[in-house]
Amino acid sequence: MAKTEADILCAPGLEDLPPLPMDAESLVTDFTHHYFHHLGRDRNCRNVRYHYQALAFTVRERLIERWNNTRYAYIDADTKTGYYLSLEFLMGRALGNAMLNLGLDDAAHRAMERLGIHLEQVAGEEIDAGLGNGGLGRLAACFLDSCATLQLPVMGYGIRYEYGMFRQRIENGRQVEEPDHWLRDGNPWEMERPEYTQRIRFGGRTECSRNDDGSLTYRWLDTRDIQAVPYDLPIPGYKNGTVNTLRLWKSAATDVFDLQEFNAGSYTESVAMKNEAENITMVLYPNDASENGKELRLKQQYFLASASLQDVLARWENRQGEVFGHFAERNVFQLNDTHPSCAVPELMRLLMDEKGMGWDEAWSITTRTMAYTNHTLLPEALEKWPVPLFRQLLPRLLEIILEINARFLAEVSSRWPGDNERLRNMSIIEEGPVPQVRMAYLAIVGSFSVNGVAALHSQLLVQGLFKDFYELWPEKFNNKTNGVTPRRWLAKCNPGLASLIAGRIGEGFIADLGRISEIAPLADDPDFRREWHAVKQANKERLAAVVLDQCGVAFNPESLFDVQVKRIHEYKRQLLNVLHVIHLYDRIKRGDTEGWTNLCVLIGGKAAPGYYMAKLIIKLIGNVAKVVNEDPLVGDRLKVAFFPNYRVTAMEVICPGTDLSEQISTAGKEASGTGNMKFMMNGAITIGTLDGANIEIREEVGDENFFVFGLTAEEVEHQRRSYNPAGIIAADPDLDRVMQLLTSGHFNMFEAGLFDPIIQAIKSPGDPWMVAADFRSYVEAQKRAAKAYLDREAWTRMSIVNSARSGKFSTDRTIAEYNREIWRLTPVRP
Ligand code: 4GP
Repeated sequence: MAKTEADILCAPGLEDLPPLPMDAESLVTDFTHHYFHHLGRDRNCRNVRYHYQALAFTVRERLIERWNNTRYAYIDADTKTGYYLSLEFLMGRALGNAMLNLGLDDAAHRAMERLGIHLEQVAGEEIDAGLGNGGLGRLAACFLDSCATLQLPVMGYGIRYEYGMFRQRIENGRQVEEPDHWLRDGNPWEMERPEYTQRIRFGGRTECSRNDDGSLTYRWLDTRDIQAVPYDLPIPGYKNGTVNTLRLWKSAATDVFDLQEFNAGSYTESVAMKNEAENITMVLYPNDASENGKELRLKQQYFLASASLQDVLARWENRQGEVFGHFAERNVFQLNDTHPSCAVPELMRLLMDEKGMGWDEAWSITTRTMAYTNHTLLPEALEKWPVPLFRQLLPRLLEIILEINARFLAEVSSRWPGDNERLRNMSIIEEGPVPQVRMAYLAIVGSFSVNGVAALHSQLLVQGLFKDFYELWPEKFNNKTNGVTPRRWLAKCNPGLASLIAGRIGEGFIADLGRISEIAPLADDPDFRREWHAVKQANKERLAAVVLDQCGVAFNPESLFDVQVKRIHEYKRQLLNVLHVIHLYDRIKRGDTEGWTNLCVLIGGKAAPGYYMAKLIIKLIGNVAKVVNEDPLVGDRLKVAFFPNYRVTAMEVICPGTDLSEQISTAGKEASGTGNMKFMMNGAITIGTLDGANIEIREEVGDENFFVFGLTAEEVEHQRRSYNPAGIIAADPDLDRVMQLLTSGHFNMFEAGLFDPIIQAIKSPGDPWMVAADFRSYVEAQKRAAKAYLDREAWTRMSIVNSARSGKFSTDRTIAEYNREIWRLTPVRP
């Protein structure tokens, strides 16, 4: 029989062309091809955007080869696969990362040079993929990089938001949010895969009928369906031929749906329905570590869970047929916080209602494939959804959740008979005027593993928030201390430092960060210190130029660069930082400047649009900066700037140029922090509380290379009961003067009372963040840092030690632990 065209195309071998060459000349050839023939530009076009696109396509082709090979290798190896389910992936730019991981950096530089094009400028054209809020989303991005580098068969699943994290503009010191239409010019990195579209249901009602054999069949009827269309992004490993996949879902109206309405003669309504469907993935919710009670958000969560699970099941059936006996041994889902935890009841639904499985079998599969990571202890961040909303939007899912809960509570009461209080506390359904579904409890009950993201955080989880569950299932709970990828956060963002290190110990540390400890002995080598200092100075100059451009403030690179960049949140205590700035200003004004260290304070971060206090804190930073920077008496002694629109790409310039890393949250509130790790890796020294991963950073570098201060988590809880900020202020003349300056309106001359809410908060015995409590010890720690900076040799030594001890904080280590203790995947070489 003659082969059809499809057979010929699909036969192995046809694509076995020689791999695309990686030399500069070939890049020039491919670049010009894309520029003139693919993008249709001509020699009169001087728009850098097209240079970027042509280069992106040139690199993308080289990714695609490896991408396909990786996919074939996974199919051949036929091993267990992991899925990272996350509502957020804060990817940043892709071009530089892809060039680094493909080993194309040098060739691309030379190719662009030959064409008279400035590579940095071209790379600067790319808009960040800002599909996340902060730590949780960036962690997911670092995880993908490490999974690919470790050659683990892991696929990311997320949402293709039309609008990512808002752009922040500062207008008269206030945050103004602007939409981030990052896809406007197209996205050369994504590949639409309409052939894998899934159907997602909402609304309707359920019906139950009894079968001849007595079993029950549930049906979910009269639903309003929408489509989930996947877009794939390549995730290259570091110089290893592996390219994994991040699959992002976009919502779209179903054709059937439109047609029905259209036939009914309501064309405009049909278009409106289409809009409604497309709205689901329109925008990322801009709230970090705080609650989101919106219906659309629940739709997004279910949409992601359902589309991803259906996709996995379809692939399974395609390869294994409708036999699910080994499904749990061959698939594992990591839930990035509770956001995707609809996956628990949804997998139950799919296995029972669509695949005809009984409850016990479905439950056994579900609870052997789901694992849950918690990212915050803040109670307001624990997701709850009103039962009525669930009933209206996802009636079948609610039925399943109620059944999960009934069976779970039966287990609890057989373990603790008659303990009704415990039953109430542990129930997945919270009682009250409007009962709520507690998503964290659903995730715990449905998972075989529950982890926190730093040692302290995991410990506080089992002692507090999840205590009852820990008593029931201690074996489920574990810790996985976060990390960051050394590819983006050292090799790419700090080429100067990376090449200095590589010159001494080779390049091995980039894929095996533990080896960076080999530079530790060089901290005693004056030549190495000199070179290290020179790299740091160059990075500070680069940062100073950006600060001047973005903030209009001149930072002198000889000064100590003191930086706090992260989401603006009361628990992160940017306010404490500002109080210290005001204190320094007060000292200058009083002439108390003996042995002074010149200081440049940089603060950046976005506030959730509805978070009043966080936005007011931004305004306070701006106002204080204005007063300080304009006072001729202050001069170079103190400069303050607020960095607008803080994002991944900004951090790539900021962390290499930082001397002092501010990690000053109220102890017990920051689950881990990951910015702290980026700074450390790049040779900044931390000033921090004993919170989150700070504790582990300090353990690695030793007390003498870390400026620790403040109450411990235990002390915070203890002293909270008798907290008396008025007494603390009265007893501390420095703090008292700072409060007087604030109260006098010195920083808000023309806006009387503007900062009253902040002043009240600091003075309130109920201040959950206990800012006043840590003021004194913070000021003392700052003094130690300022003094240490005056001894350049000693400071550089500390800086080297910090980098040298950052090995633990690579996500390669984190992911290796996830894999060893939770996922159990086998690496596959393409
Ligand atoms: C963040 C935590 O606040 C941060 O400490 C941690 O490093 C990060 O997750 C990654 O684990 N949480 C969130 C959130 O971003 O939305 O809960």
